[in-house]
Amino acid sequence: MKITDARVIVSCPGRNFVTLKVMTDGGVYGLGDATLNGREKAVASCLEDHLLPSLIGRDPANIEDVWHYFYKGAYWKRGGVNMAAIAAVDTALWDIKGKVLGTPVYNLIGGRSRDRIMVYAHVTGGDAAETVDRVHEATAAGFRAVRIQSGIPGIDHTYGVPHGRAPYEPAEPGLPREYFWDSSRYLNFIPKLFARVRQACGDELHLLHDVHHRLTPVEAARLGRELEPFHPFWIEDPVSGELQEGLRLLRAHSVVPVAIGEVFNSVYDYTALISEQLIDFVRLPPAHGGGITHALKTAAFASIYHVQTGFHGATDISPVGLAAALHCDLALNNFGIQEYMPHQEVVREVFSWNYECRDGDMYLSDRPGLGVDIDETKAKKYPYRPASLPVNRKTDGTVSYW
Ligand code: KDG
Ligand code: MG
Repeated sequence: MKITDARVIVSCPGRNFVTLKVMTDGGVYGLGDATLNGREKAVASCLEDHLLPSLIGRDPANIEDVWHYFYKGAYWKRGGVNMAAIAAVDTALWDIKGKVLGTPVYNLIGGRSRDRIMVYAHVTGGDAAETVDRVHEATAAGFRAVRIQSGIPGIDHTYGVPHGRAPYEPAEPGLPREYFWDSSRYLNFIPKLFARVRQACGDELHLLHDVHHRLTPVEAARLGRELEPFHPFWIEDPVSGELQEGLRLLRAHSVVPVAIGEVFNSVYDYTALISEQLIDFVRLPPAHGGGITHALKTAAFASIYHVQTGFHGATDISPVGLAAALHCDLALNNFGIQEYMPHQEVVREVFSWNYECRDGDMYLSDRPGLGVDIDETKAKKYPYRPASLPVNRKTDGTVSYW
């Protein structure tokens, strides 16, 4: 079997998605997600100009060899753009293999370790009272795990907290917007938010919270300590990922579980964090970390240290990328939890998929391959629209983390 052609489909049904379609002489094709929020065109060019010309003519069955050809063969290793492009190729090849063999991808990577995949829902409110109301809505819908985020008193716009019931979408049309951030207001508020939610919702519910990389190590340690009485399932990205030593300080002062890595792109970002047991969950999803092949290696390395997976699953990962994560979730022994934010309804016009969320769990059908398809004619109805993630400044104007 040979790869005969490959094309990149950039489409914006509600938000931008980059999808790779790899065709074979057997008539079977595979899909991969190449979406990198705010850098869509860079990944499309990496594929079109650099990877795809050497993909044509290869045997799609040799996934491991193709992966290493692109990873080791490129002098410039790793990097978000490069690893998202390699991920798309890898995922498309797993999709092809599943379709050729007539079996879902999870069967090719170990089979089912469980029947259902626990997901966490996003719960955001303008303030603590609204957040509590929305937690009640999520639990009524069957979710057993929720990520709680809220507007912060005294801060005009909090990253990731949409206005009203608008869909979660931190990338806004055009050039980056600038917002203000104040860590001391944030630190004063979040333990109170957790206290209110615990009091209103009891001890059983899993509570997660995303710090979005904003704290210094000692601030993160303070937050960890102050949240301990409310036993969070995890706090996410407490310090910026590039400051890995910061997690040692947090760990020395708190037993709050830590999840990190949605902005990582390879297992090498994790080697110290996992082997020193400074974290509890890896967030790097297949779509941003070299695809299913590399996600399995990262998860295997993590499993040795009792670190679990908690793959990133925001709506800027397309249904193709989410399906790739779900196949891994079903198969991996050290699966922990999966993030799930439903895509906007309009996304269904362009993509069809084989997963379904019921009562806080995700279920995958037995459709061969990934089980996701794209309608290229419909995709053309929604041309690419430039959009950017915001930049944060401290209240005195200094650029800060977000
Ligand atoms: O592109 C940025 C989003 O993926 C990010 O804001 C989502 O932090 C996020 C999360 O945990 O889902
Ligand atoms: Mg996050």
